[in-house]
Amino acid sequence: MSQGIKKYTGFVLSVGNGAVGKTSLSRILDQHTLGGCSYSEIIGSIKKTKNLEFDFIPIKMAKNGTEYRVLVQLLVPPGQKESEGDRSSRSFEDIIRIYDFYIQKFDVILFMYRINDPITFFDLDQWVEKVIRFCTPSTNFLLLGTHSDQIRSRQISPDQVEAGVAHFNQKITKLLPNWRGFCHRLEISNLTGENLKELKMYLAYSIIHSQSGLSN
Ligand SMILES: Nc1nc2c(ncn2[C@@H]2O[C@H](COP(=O)(O)OP(=O)(O)OP(=O)(O)O)[C@@H](O)[C@H]2O)c(=O)[nH]1
Ligand SMILES: [Mg+2]
Repeated sequence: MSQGIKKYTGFVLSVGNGAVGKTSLSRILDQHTLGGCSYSEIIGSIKKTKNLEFDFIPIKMAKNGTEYRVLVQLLVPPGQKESEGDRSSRSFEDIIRIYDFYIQKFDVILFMYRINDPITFFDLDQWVEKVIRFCTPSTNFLLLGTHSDQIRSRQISPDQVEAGVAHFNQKITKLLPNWRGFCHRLEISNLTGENLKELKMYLAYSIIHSQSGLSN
């Protein structure tokens, strides 16, 4: 028997080095239908991010007779770091300074890397420190590998990712002593759409969890 509809609005931030696929993901999730097609046309035309981008993603989910409607507000900053010293376009830090008043606490942080580029994976450690001030004790985290369509050239093994999740759990607990959220991992392809439905479900669940004050 239906127990009605519950509505949530969640705030999600995706971070990670340049060209890991942050903007591609946000454009594709913005499409209403997912799966069974190639997104090469969409992702092929995407340019490097130079300003704060955002998209709205509506997600429907049913559980135990209740329908959940979750509206995700996804913010996508540049992947360029100030430490790279490229003054020809705005870095992540420039954007944070400009939009500080607008950026609030997030329900979910996506730490994005390319499964075939180790630097993007190991640099995630720096990204945790850059975003922790936008987190609360109930923020949830996801280590999100892209380019799963290029699995044959993968350079980060599933075991390394698992060790990364354990490291993040420790690091976040140290930085946010009352943290009661969770940190998981997932690999996707912005080209083939692999695991994007799973990602949507993860986002909806994480937002509901974060806002309901549920414990692990
Ligand atoms: N094969 C493949 N290509 C991808 C995937 N995701 C993104 N790309 C490509 O990688 C390029 C970089 O993607 P972007 O979405 O611009 O990366 P970004 O993280 O937003 O980069 P910045 O804006 O510089 O921070 C794009 O031109 C896409 O064509 C993926 O999962 N598979
Ligand atoms: Mg971008």
